[in-house]
Amino acid sequence: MSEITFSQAREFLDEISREDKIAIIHHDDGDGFCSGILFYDWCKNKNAMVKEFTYSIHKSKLKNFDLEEFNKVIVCDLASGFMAEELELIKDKRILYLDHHPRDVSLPKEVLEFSTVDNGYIPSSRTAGELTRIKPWLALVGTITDAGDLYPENQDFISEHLKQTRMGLDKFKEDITSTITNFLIYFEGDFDKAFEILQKVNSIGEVSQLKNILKL
Ligand SMILES: [Mn+2]
Repeated sequence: MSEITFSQAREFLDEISREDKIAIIHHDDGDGFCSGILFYDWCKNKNAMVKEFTYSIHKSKLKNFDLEEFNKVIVCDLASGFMAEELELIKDKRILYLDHHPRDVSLPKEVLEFSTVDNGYIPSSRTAGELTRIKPWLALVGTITDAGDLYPENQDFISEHLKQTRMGLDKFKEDITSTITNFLIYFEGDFDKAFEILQKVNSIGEVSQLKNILKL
């Protein structure tokens, strides 16, 4: 693997253009979806062609994803232990790998790896939010679904972001985070649909519309 810094990850993102075809491969939990959506939006804003793939550990295999047409891949919230061998298959593409899980296995040297594990417990959505500055409320949702609020290193991030929502942590968890968690459980059999719907939610206010889908 070749380890990169926050600003190098940002450079990779800045260089994305309309020439690029990008696959976003993200974990199937709240943190994975929220970070995946932030990178998806980033690529869309850069006019790149972009497609997302939800990766379920122990179920998904990269060889079953149709990745042929993509020249770049962004992988988020998937631990290296599960991904190292998998990434060998696609190491001819430019891969930005972002993760916060312990780095127990080395990735192929071609992969650009930005890991936050040495900074404590930093959910991928927080990192995606800090890199993209898109949908800060969604970065907050992902951070909290991943229990980021239990770690003091996220305290400043969480309180700054909560301020913008004008909600306290308990209310945010009750109204927003739990809705999105329930939404992902409801769509467990159809993650493509879940991504499609969640990606179109543009504000905290719109999260309550997800409750209509769930008939809550
Ligand atoms: Mn995850």
